[in-house]
Amino acid sequence: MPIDATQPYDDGNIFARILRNEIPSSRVYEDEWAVAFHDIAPVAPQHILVIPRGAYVSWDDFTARGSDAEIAGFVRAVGHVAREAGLVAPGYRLLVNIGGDAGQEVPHLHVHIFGGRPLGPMLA
Ligand code: IU
Repeated sequence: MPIDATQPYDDGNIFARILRNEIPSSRVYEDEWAVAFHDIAPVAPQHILVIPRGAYVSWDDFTARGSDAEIAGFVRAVGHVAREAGLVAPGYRLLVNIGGDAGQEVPHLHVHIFGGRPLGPMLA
């Protein structure tokens, strides 16, 4: 079920639990601002999720309430992860779903990194 991006943050959501190491994930990177791990159901040869350490439901919540340091640190981490995955030369795609119409399923902001094959045209 897609989430309502205006809902309050739920500290029991699956990515919050991954952040707290209550649930295992295959982490590829972590720093002060972000954690990155392989998507459990990849739709491309490389499909990595990058999430902020802070408690933000969505991109909207993050950009409204996040500090400049958190936003800068998180955006840099996304770039770093893609670079370290070797995706810059072949190219890659970033995607963020926000709320119901976009089909966001997990109520903790996550940026998808897709790569490892030609990705075709954008769907929307
Ligand atoms: P979305 O943007 O909220 O639609 O994407 C959620 C993603 O989280 C989706 O690609 C799932 O495969 C992925 N995921 C995961 O990696 N681990 C989990 O435990 C769960 C979802 I639940």
